[in-house]
Amino acid sequence: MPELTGKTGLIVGVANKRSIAWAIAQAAASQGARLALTYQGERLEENVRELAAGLTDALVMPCDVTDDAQIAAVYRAIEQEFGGLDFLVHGAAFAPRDELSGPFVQTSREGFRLSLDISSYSLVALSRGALPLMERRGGGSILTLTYLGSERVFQNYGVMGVAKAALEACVRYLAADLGPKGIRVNAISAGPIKTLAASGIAGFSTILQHYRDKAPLRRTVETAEVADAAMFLIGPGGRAVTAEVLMVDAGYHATGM
Ligand code: NAD
Ligand code: 0WE
Repeated sequence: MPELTGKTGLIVGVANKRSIAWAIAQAAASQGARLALTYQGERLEENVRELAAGLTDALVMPCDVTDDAQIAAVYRAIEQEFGGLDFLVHGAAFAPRDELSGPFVQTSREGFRLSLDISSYSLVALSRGALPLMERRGGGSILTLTYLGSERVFQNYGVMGVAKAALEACVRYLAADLGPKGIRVNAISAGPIKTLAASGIAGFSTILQHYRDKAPLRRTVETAEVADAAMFLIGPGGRAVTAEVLMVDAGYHATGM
């Protein structure tokens, strides 16, 4: 029997078919999970509805993660339709474009606030909403997506690196809080992938080539490979793993010179 049969999941962060969150949604669906997908704003609604149409019985709802009312509405709908929740995948990240291109020291107060609100705090807010629904199932699994820019300085990653450092710390604090309830909290730190978020980054092709040249596996990673690692962390194989940041980057993180 597929590993997520009878399980329900909420996936936040699908923008289009190249999204890492979409690869995870497809993998979870293929393992038998029933899913709720959210989209950020009407601009992305059509995309996400089309993708979700290829899944069985998926729930599709708007959710701007800066809006507590939208988060509450998502969990009300999930309670009504699913009666509980087994896993949450968080793949939302944003920093204003000019904050990423300028020197880090020029980061504005508002740019910093918004970047950490969307990219870090939203994991806490979404986890809190998921808590009663997961408790009802006797536990659950929460997964977010991060990048090595949390630990090392990458040109043009700037405030996003700070947001990812906060996100990874949130993973550890949430894991400590929710562990006694049987809820695990983990992150995957993925290597660079050409998604919508990446297409807004100047010189992304150069970054990809650097990974191909330097990573131990001499290649980059694909969204389906991140999804396979996600299935491990969400599914029964990961049942003793929590508060972990799993590197899925072809080994790049281990390189020096
Ligand atoms: P993506 O653009 O497909 O996904 C980013 C998502 O964030 C989009 O769906 C967007 O709608 C959502 N988002 C932004 N602001 C939001 C808001 N206010 N409310 C709700 N959603 C919001 O790109 P992706 O590369 O699949 O990114 C997914 C995650 O993976 C991000 O956390 C990103 O930092 C992380 N990541 C990406 C890479 C990469 O190279 N692509 C590498 C490591 C980690
Ligand atoms: O987390 C990210 C990027 C997230 C992101 C992207 C954008 C572009 C458009 C957040 N906010 C915005 N705002 C926009 O206006 N990644 C992990 C991808 C990424 O970005 C880099 C990378 C990698 C990898 C920037 C520099 C170096 C490497």
